[in-house]
Amino acid sequence: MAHRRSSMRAMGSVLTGALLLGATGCSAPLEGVEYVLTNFAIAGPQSLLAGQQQLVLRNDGPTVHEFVVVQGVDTFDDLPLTADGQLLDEEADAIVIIAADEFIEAGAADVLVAVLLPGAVWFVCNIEGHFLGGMAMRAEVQA
Ligand SMILES: [Cu+2]
Repeated sequence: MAHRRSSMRAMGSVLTGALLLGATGCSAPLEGVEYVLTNFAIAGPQSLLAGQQQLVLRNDGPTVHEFVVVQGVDTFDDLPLTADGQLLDEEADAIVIIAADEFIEAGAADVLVAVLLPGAVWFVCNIEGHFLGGMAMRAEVQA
């Protein structure tokens, strides 16, 4: 019960932050490392610094996208797949989900804070047809 209450409070503060950022989004650009999502690609810097990073996720596509930050594997072929082979297996032991934004509306932009470790990082939209359609991007996190 206590756990549920605290996670709901955490969710509330995230939503409040998103609303505040959205309200200022028209006049001031969102600050952070920007990644642009389209159908079906993710584009942005291929090199980031380790530590806490603020990622600006801009959905320029016509449909909802996700942005899952994954570490622990180097190459695309190392990414563990679900049994049907269509999606990244987010529960697999081989990977660590650093952060995730599971709903970026078409035409919208969100801010996601991620604490990155040195090494490879994968940015994935883990929606069927999107992940295998090209929405998996590798970047290198510099120590
Ligand atoms: Cu997508």
